[in-house]
Amino acid sequence: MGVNINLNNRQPSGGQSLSIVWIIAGVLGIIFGGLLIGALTPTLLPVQGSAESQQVDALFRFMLVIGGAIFLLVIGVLIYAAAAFRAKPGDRADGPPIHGNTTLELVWTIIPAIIVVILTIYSYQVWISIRTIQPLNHDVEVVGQRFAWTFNYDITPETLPAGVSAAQLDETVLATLNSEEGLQFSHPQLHTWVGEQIELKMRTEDVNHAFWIPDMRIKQDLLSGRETSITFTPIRAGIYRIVCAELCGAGHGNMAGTSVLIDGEVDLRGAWLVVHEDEQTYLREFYEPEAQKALFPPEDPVERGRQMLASGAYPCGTCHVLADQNWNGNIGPNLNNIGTRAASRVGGQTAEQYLHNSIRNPGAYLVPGFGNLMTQFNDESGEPNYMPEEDLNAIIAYLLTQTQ
Ligand code: HEC
Ligand SMILES: [Cu+2]
Repeated sequence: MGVNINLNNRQPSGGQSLSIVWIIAGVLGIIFGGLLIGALTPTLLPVQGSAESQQVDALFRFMLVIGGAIFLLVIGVLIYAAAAFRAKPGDRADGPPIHGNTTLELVWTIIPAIIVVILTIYSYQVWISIRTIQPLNHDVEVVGQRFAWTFNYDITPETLPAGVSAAQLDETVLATLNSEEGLQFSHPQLHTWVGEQIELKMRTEDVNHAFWIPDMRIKQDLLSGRETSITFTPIRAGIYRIVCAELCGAGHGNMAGTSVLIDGEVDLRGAWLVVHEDEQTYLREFYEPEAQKALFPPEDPVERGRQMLASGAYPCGTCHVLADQNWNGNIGPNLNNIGTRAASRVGGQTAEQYLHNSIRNPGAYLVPGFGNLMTQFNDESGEPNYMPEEDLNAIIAYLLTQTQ
């Protein structure tokens, strides 16, 4: 159709019009080329870790088939036109002014409009399907904070680990377990199991972040002052990287899972998704040991502080180095040996007072060479970055033992 435009004196330099055979060959080339591009896309994508990823990829592939075909058409016409309508030697005239081909304009308006309508309906269906929350799903609270993710798991009277009864619990633990807020434990990694739909309820303590697991094809913003959520159903066991996809400050790059080899063993750092084979494995290998720690907290404040920091309940590790916790953050000072130097940092402050102030009011005294970048941990529930006084005291007791 396009070749029927009246080009006056600009005939294809071959002189003859484009034969029907070439047009058919071109159309077939475009169709098969588009399909080939679609067929090759899975080689570029990460593994399909969730049921949703299959639907998302099918939609993506459909768009690439159409987009690939249009790409080949445009490039094909461009190359054809550059060759066929090239200027004859000595011809310095401008090309003929062409406008007003109604058929052509209708065709290039209607075809894209149809494609857009089809894509809208198809993507809307995929969206509805992947956002539908089934009853009785497994939910986990996700907290984004500069510069770490924390996952909070609920323990309820019905989900006590095997062999633990309410009678064995300490009074305060029991009261929290039965209270409206309930008892939770924190962990730096997200654990679930194959075939279970999981719902993530997300909030941020500070700026906006975006929670992204490429292998599950899920990505959701965390917005200040609002709770957002996302669901997915993993279909294969494994360990998958979690990433922050919203530039949130100096340590943004640390809000992603990394791993290091320690004595030949892979040690996961930061945020990862761990998908267990089944519910039994999840309970045995993850939930029950972690729930035990929360139900029977150590009496010794030093041990409590150590455990609290290891649980990822507070995001210190992405900013600080501390050998005892395997932290390797690079935003703040190295905390090795902090127990020795805390007493001599600020004249007139004991080591305890100094540590207390550096966490409750980090801007008041800046360690030489560092900016005012530390998160302020506040003592009132409801304030951002809430840290109860008991937690702070346990953390201080623990930091004071770090003397090398
Ligand atoms: C966003 C990054 C960040 C986070 C999160 C963070 N810190 Fe810091 N921290 C810093 C920076 C930067 C400094 C140096 C500036 C200052 O003194 O405030 C610092 C200083 C300190 C100091 C004083 C160190 C010294 O050598 O005197 C202590 C103690 C400390 N942080 C403990 C913690 C603890 C405990 C946590 C977790 C509860 C934590 N920080 C979380 C960035 C961070
Ligand atoms: Cu972030």
